[in-house]
Amino acid sequence: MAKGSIVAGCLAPHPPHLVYAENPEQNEPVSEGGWEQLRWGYERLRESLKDVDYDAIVILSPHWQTYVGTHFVGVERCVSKSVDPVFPNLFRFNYDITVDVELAQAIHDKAKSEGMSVKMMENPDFRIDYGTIVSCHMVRPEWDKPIVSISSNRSLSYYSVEVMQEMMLELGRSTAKAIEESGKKCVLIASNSLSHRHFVTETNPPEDMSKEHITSHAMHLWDMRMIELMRDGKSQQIIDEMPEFCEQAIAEADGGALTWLLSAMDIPHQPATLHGYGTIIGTGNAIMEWPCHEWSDE
Ligand code: 2X7
Ligand code: FE2
Repeated sequence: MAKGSIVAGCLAPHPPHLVYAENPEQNEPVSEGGWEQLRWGYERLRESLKDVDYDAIVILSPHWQTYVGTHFVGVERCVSKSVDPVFPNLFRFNYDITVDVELAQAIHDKAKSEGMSVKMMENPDFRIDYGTIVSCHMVRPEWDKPIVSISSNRSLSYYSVEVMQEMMLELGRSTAKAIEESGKKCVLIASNSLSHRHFVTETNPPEDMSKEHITSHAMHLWDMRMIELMRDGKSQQIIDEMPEFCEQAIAEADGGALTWLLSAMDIPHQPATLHGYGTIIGTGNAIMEWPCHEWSDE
């Protein structure tokens, strides 16, 4: 069997506003658009992945929070309605998701063998979190690829950003090894915003773009710094600066997704492509792609 591989890594943020603005048939609320810079960024990412051959999407979302270990969805078909707890006016999405349980189990087993605390989530009534749904929808609205859904272990809240990073570095290595042994080709998604300080009131209508901007200059500077590091291939520096980034920018990378992704790609020195940047209720969001399928095996 040929070795499996990660064909692309993506930073793909999940504010429900993006799906609301797209008006897909699965979502009940109806909008007049909005957040176009980000939605055009997703268009560019989809175009870039159009001819890339892959079997599954592997995603880690900070909105599936687990406090004892990392969990993996272990139910083959998940059908339900996801309602955003903070924005039920924007996101009430009917989903029908196929899960690659075999690959999820393989990543689980590999992480376990490396000493991590892990669990397969086998409750058939489990509801998939909106972060996973929004990022997957924006990357692949056809919903024709099975996914592997990985929880965010809140080791930062329980311990520290350093503990979170150690665990996510191991989870990334285990993910890459399990994918290689599976023979499958995968797109990996870190589902998170960058700076995460947001406004506490909503405009009317929510898609009024005359009110949308970053919450502060300091948040803007952090977002630009992280984007430049990604574009320059300075992955190790991102990991080194993660404690300050999480603390000062209240970054959503605190859920571990970005560290996990960089580790799975072996802390790449190759540059990432910026497909788009924009703010959503004041938070900073970048759509980035590491086109691993173009890299040689050196
Ligand atoms: O989950 C989110 C987010 N990360 C950023 C902005 C707005 C809503 O939801
Ligand atoms: Fe979020």
